[in-house]
Amino acid sequence: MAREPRETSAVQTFDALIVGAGLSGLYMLHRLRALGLSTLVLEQADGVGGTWYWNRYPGARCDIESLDYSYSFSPELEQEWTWSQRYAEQAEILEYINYVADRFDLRRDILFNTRVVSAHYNDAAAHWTLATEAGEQFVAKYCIMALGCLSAPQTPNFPGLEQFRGEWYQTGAWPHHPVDFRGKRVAVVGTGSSGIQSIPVIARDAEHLYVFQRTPNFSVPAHNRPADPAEVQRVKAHYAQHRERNRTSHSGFLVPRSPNMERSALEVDSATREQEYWWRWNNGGFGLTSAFNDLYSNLEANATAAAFVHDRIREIVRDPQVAELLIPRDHPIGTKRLCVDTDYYATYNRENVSLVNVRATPIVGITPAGIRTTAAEYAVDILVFAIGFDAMTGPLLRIDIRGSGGIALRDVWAGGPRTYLGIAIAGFPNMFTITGPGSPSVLSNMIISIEQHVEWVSECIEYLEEHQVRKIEATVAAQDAWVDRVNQLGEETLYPLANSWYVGANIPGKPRVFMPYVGGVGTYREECATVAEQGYAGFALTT
Ligand code: FAD
Ligand code: N01
Repeated sequence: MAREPRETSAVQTFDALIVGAGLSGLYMLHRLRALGLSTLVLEQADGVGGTWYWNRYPGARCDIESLDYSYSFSPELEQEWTWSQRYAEQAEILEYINYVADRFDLRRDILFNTRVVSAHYNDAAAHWTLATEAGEQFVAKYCIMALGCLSAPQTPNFPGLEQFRGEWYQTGAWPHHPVDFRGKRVAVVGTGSSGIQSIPVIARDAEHLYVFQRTPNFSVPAHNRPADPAEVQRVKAHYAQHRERNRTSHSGFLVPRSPNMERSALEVDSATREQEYWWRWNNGGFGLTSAFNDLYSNLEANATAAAFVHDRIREIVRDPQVAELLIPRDHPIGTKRLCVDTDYYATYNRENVSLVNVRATPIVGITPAGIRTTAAEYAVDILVFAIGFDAMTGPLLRIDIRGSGGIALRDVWAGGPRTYLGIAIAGFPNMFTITGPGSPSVLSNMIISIEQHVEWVSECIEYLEEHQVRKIEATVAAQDAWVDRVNQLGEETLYPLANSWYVGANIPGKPRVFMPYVGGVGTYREECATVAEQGYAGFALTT
């Protein structure tokens, strides 16, 4: 919502501007303040939290255990905060982020209700000018885009939505008021992580729930539970070592280890495979796809894990026809972010839940009374759209970003995103992207990736200030080599086979590019550190 311009029309100048007050922007502010830089955060919401501010839908919670999905930069904070559950729910994560904002006195340098609509680089002055929807302008030498990878929700554009007589909501921009599903007929459109988390919770209250599924997804049980005090104590006693293991791991968190992880799924007999998959399934969470070392690179190996989950779906869901509809067959398991659920498949055993296959009978539009498919009309009181995001590039491209000589990012990225390290873009000096495309970001425990980027960027800025560097810019050659490396790593895996948001397949017309770096957060961290140790190799520095 646009805010009235503040009284002063003068352009305000800072050393650094950060866009976004989620986990990335808050930590970035903390680090730049410590360098003594005048820093302002611009945030479109009226509060901190980013993802955890916006996604308040029923059932929203993290899919990485809370002991790992939390900041590691402050040992005091780590000891002070105690999570109530293995996987905390949205409200508790938001409370934590608010606690962090207060504890480090961050709010005084955040301007809320402030949506940035353009960011233009001025070559002569070597600074960025950011303009807001309300018409204000802010200038700074450094511009840090902490916009998040999943902060541009897809707006539902089903024909007829404007005439719908009931209420409608989207998971990625959930209202702050409680939504009462009791006694209501509800439709959920979409079965990605957001749909899969919300469906079991909505089903408990709704008179009837219709789930509109176009593509089934793989989901594994979370086995969520209250936090175990003994485990919390064990982790807190050695938190520094625990975090260090996360930082150097492949995905930013540790999965249960077994000797089979060093083997191919095809090297062992089927009984061993079953045993391994069962152990991981019963443990809950992402561990399943780490059972063997080739599940992400060998289709045949991957099929053994997929078949294991297919069997679980057939076992849990009583109606065989519904079970078959819920079985994902169009992509290798793990090549879309695995969903981590509580009672998802079992929800389809409820009398008040119906699965509608909109692959077979697509949604034609919304009527005043509900949803019409090519086969039928479903009368409902509430529509919930869990239809995902314009991921990774969307938040950046929704801003008119112009670099050196006025070049537009929208033009430069017309064929897909190109970055150096996922942190910088050739032609856009002194601009940094936290968890940008070309970095591990969405394939990891994101808070680990966020902290690594924020620390790398703040150390870079410290270096630039100490060496009186006016301008830092990724070279085209370094960027090209990085893009090739990211592509090559991706091609060695099964990821590109899925029509996922990792490749932009969920947005019509978006160039198909596998966007994240798949080499692992530990390896990536070393690559970034080497660049810095070599005096920012691959960047041109101008004094
Ligand atoms: P965000 O939290 O997205 O914050 C970006 C901020 O920038 C937002 O507040 C937004 O309002 C603001 N912004 C964007 N554009 C503008 C603009 N033009 N002007 C002003 N402000 C702007 N990751 C995990 O690792 N584990 C999880 O369990 C997990 N769960 C998730 C659950 C959901 C429902 C979703 C959607 C994502 C989840 N993620 C998870 C990914 C999650 O996005 C990251 O873990 C993390 O919260 C991102 O933090 P961020 O600060 O980088 O981005
Ligand atoms: O979005 P999605 P999401 N008609 O893109 C369907 C993170 N996250 O918000 O596959 C009918 O995955 C679409 O169908 P299809 C996590 O990284 C984490 O659920 O395009 N259906 C799909 O089923 C996650 O990956 C958690 O055929 C339509 C669904 O909508 C990412 O955010 C929780 C449609 C979108 O699924 C995104 O998840 C939530 C249409 N016109 C999110 N358009 C945790 O668990 C789209 N769909 C921590």
